[in-house]
Amino acid sequence: MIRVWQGDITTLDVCAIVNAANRSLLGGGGVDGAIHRAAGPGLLEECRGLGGCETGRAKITGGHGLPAHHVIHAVGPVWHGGGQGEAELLAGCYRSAMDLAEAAGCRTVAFPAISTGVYGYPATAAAAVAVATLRDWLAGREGYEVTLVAFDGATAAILEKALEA
Ligand code: AR6
Repeated sequence: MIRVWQGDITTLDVCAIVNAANRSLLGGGGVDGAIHRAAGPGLLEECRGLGGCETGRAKITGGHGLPAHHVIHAVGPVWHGGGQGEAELLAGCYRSAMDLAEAAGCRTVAFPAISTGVYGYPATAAAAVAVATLRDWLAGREGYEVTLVAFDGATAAILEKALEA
């Protein structure tokens, strides 16, 4: 099951929240900054041991001070116009994150709109990739609750529309 929820992902009491990170995995602005602030310094300390992460992939840590038990740090692509494999890299983030969630025994997972902030990926195109990739991954699996988190109303409307398609 996939649902849309509007608000701050750091407040969600789910098994895993996904972070829209960069390849260093050492924090940044946007949702990454919000997650590190809410989790506390233990998260950065754990991230230092991960050795970064490739674009289109993800790595998992504990949730530290967050209500969520785990943080899955996914590195989305920077938007360069769509001709540089951005859609496949973004899909890779969603697939890798769900694979890690499954391996950790998580059935409740929340995603921000990866790459659609600082990285400039158009929100409508990103929502279509997110929904299609998650539907593929969830096909034949039972009991998962995936939340697509919109920080603002415009993103919520875009995600709702992608789910209706
Ligand atoms: N809860 C949910 N969504 C949020 C929150 C929040 N607390 N804060 C922002 N968003 P962005 P990116 C939304 O820029 O484009 C960082 O510096 C935001 O409105 O956070 O993947 C990293 O370190 C937007 O819809 O991530 C990287 O360097 C979405 O989250 C770089 O930014 C993603 O926006 C990654 O850029």
